[in-house]
Amino acid sequence: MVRDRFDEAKQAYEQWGINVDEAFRTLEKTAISVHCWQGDDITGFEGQKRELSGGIDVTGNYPGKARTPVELRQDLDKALSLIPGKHRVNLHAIYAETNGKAVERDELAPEHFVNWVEWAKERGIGLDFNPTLFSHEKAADGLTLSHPDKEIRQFWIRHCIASRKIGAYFGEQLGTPCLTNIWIPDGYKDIPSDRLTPRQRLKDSLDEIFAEPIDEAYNLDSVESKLFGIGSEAYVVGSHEFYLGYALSRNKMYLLDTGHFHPTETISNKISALLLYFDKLALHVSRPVRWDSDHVVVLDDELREIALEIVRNKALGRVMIGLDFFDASINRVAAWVIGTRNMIKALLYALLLPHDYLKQLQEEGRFTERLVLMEEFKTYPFGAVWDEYCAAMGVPVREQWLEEVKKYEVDILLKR
Ligand code: RNT
Ligand code: ZN
Repeated sequence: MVRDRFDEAKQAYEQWGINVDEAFRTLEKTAISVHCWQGDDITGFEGQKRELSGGIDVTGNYPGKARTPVELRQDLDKALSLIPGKHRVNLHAIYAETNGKAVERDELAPEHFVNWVEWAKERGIGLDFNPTLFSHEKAADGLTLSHPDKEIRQFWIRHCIASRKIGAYFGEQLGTPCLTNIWIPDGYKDIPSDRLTPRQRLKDSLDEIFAEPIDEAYNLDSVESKLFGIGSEAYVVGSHEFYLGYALSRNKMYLLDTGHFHPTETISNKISALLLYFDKLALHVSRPVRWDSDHVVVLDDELREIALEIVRNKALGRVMIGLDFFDASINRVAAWVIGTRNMIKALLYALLLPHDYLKQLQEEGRFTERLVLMEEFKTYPFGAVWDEYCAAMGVPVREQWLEEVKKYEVDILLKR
């Protein structure tokens, strides 16, 4: 059934010179970085239990959240088995395994991630990394790398350097460079009397962090901007302009999070501009609902537009696509599967458009035809192609995967 519908669909695309098999091959090679923190509401495994802070929030209390590294990896395995293709996993420093020992964040080292590396090796997947500059006493007043207190800044600088070394260890062990992304919560609730000084300090702290040479074959660095957070509504030190300037001038990667801009501002419109000046960029694909709410990614217009911008500009090899959402009100394994399948779906959609022709129409000012085609392609038999891709990659077709998650919930999650 899937096959028949696919054969017919393929013909419809072939009439436009679109090579569906090639689209499959391209998609298969595209790894999405799946964030581990959807699995446990960004709790992590530090011996001493710390409250989530940093102006981000996870709501909901769906049963069955992962409590240990073994459970989290088991849940990730389940999710990855339902997602077509081979992907990457993105870790935070708080997911270190320290054998019950309290290890301060500035003392974290590769040895605390050996189990993750073994796990990734067995599966042939890459790992990405993030220093954790929140949920910690030294971040309690909402400032880290821009803190007025030098001791506090130094602590976080050491943590970031340690994190880059862990990233390099991942890259070296797994044969694929690790993206180590720095995001900090720093900002003020109310109108600052000085916006420059904290930014100056952040710039200096970052320079110290990156002064430590690390082989780019193993570790790539990115910096993530933000507009506001809970408790930093008036001012965020690491704003868009701050990091754009920083990354460009320091030859670092810039990371755009879809939830970190004004509600009507879209990152899809920024990708082409950045591609002109950066060799590579990084994304945190999320879904802001009225604010940076980090809802599970759905196949909406903006997701498609992001995928289109990457694909039509032939930038699949230059844009590192990561996910960043956390919803504790639904089954967490399902959340991963929904969001990741949607990201892949959007890329497949983008791979099945006659981009050269559409570009030509625009160049020739034929805007009626441009709009007609872009609209008509929305209802081309895309679903049949997607179903075939899932079948060919050996994962459940359509909503069949939900049965597996439901079974997993009964057998595993509800017993926790
Ligand atoms: C927060 C940033 C950041 C975090 C993760 C947990 O607003 O988006 O990327 O979500 O690091
Ligand atoms: Zn993010």
